[in-house]
Amino acid sequence: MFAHIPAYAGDPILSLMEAYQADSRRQKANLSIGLYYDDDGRIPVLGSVGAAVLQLAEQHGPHTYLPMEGMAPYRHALQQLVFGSDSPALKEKRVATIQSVGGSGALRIGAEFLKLYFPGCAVWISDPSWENHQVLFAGAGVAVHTYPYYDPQTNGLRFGEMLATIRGLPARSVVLLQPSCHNPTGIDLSREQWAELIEVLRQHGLIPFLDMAYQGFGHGLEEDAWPVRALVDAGVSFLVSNSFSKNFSLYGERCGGLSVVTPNEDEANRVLGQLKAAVRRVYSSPPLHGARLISTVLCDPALAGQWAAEVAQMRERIARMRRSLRERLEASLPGAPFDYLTTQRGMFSYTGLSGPEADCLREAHGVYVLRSGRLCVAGLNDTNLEHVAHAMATVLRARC
Ligand code: KET
Repeated sequence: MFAHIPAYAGDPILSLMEAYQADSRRQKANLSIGLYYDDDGRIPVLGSVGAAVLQLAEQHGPHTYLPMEGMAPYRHALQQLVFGSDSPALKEKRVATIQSVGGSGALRIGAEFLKLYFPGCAVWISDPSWENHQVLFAGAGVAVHTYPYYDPQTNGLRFGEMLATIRGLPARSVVLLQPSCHNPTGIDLSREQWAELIEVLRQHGLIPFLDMAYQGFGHGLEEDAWPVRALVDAGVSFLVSNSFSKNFSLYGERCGGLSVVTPNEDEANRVLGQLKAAVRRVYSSPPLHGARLISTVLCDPALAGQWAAEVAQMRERIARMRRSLRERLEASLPGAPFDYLTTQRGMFSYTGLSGPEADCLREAHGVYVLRSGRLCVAGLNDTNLEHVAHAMATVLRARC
């Protein structure tokens, strides 16, 4: 019956995670998938989340279904975090928000919604982008194209070309953007560039779709969401997906959200209804446990403060690892440019390592980075840093 089913080639990110777990070498480092490890090389359970776990265990509530749109206090807290507590769009009740199955689920439901109500639309993603953006949109039947983004020559942004491409798109094209901590390059637009881009998006009637998976890992919880607020201020209608996988260290609980900003409450209500319909079509209703944990943290001012401090700690540790890796590599290979490590932001750095060089890092040294050359800085710690720097220097030296 299933003889015609082809083998799955595997996912470029998740298959490396599997290979890492199967690797029996003692000295190995997982810098492939976007996972934050602490100083001891463990995936942390945040103190704020641990306190919520205990509270929930005491309450021992029933495991009932959530509504299609998710848990009300979770959605409310999520909106405050993404849009800011004084957001005019929230005050005017013109944002439709659903709880989603991670950031991925938000992207997929957003894609389903766009495909149905903007049938011929195509989405434009950055070159390069998170590998799964293409897969998620194409899977929903939305055509995917790219706009110029990263310049390997300067290790900077091709902003002029990016803007020119976006300016040339037909109205109602979807433009996927990452507000901060761009995956995979770690290079973000400046506020001035955002202002210019937003003006183009507005004038040309394009549909921005912001994907925010790393809020708090760049400059701060508020700062990283600045582009979301700038779009609201510009009076643009748009979508924003957000993920709590990384900033709550709750990867497996699959918590995120999809918000659609509309011009008025009536439109927001109708959009919300159609998002609920899309959820019912795809998976009926979202999972309960993670939403309980996150709303317990965010709805308690003391726990919310503790969580924000924990996010700041993770952000600062990533920045420290960036500086340390840069220092070590500069000492090993004087004159080679490693400043990108400290100018890029968020979990990832784009190292310029080729596919075969990434293979060599993995096979010869047990250092796992993506074949695109993306390195997850959040997987470094004081114990594995020396080994990773030595391995990278060895591979880079062989190049010259
Ligand atoms: N958007 C972006 C930009 C992103 O990097 C990820 C995950 C997601 C959405 C999905 O978030 P989630 O809440 O897990 O559904 N990226 C990492 C993990 C992965 O590939 O699944 C990564 O790039 O390593």
